[in-house]
Amino acid sequence: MLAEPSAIDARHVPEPLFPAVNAICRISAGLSAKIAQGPLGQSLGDHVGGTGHGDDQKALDVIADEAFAAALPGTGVRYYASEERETAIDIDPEGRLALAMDPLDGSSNIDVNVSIGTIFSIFEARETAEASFLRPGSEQIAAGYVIYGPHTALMLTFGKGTLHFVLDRQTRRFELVEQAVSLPARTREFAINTSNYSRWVKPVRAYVDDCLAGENGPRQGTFNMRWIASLVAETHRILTRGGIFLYPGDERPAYRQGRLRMVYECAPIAFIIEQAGGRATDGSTPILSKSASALHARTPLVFGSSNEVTRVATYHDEPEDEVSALFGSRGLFRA
Ligand code: AFP
Repeated sequence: MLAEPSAIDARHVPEPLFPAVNAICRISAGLSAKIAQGPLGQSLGDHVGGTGHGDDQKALDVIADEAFAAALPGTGVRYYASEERETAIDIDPEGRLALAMDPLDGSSNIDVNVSIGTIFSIFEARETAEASFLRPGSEQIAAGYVIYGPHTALMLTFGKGTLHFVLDRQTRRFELVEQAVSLPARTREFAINTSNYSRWVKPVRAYVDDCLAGENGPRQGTFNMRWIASLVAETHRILTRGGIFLYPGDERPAYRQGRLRMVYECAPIAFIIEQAGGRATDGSTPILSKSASALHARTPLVFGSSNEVTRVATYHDEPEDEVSALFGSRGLFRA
């Protein structure tokens, strides 16, 4: 039987990782075709349940998770962790890799035809699943995301820069379009869910206040704002033209540590962003220096153009009382 054609050129992938990365690409190409069918195909946005850790599950969340899991045997993966599963599962006992995924991120956008994605992170497997995933993000050996948008793209890093691929729908193969993605250090565009303004920690409120203060404010210029509520779509825009993304902790009990998950959302996005010359923190501490305390642990996330991410960290350096006293509607660090 002829071998199935690869979904990505093996020349771009370190050999030990190729079977797993190729499987991820192959399943993603299939998901892209399914998503592109929209309502003509099976209903993908129906609510079908919930994860054990507070997230709604849509039909496509489960379809994607099951499709990726089914494709992993024989690809060198020992443990598979997923946003859709309470615990990691064993795949190949002889496998050398630990794969963590958000199989379908942004599922609240499925029914409104907005870009959604798959996010993944790969570590070298250790003796247990817990030891394999609950470790500093800097120990990742690969990370990537697929964005199912007007065209389907893949951003991928192995620690030597960020590579950009686009799916050729005829061949169902991801083709390299950029060897070394690089995002600008400066930006005048921020992305945050402003409806949470009253709940944010003070340094974030002060930073956004300053961005909104315009020409006569401390930033001496205007900013643009975006919020797509799809992490991969925000990330792709920022990698393409710069920008800063913030999902801070807030006063809601479930969101004290923000909404996004360290292992299969924040750590892989941080790896991809930093390999493209950007920065990623929890507001002040680099994401890649942090370890998740549990598989579904959340963390505040600030990433994008390095100058702005660094600026947000300076706002966090001020003691809480000084932030409220000094910032108010005026900031302490003013250009
Ligand atoms: P869903 O998968 O529930 O749509 O959540 C998407 C997400 O995890 C991430 O992709 C977005 O950046 C963020 O949540 C949007 O959060 P808000 O809905 O609170 O703005």
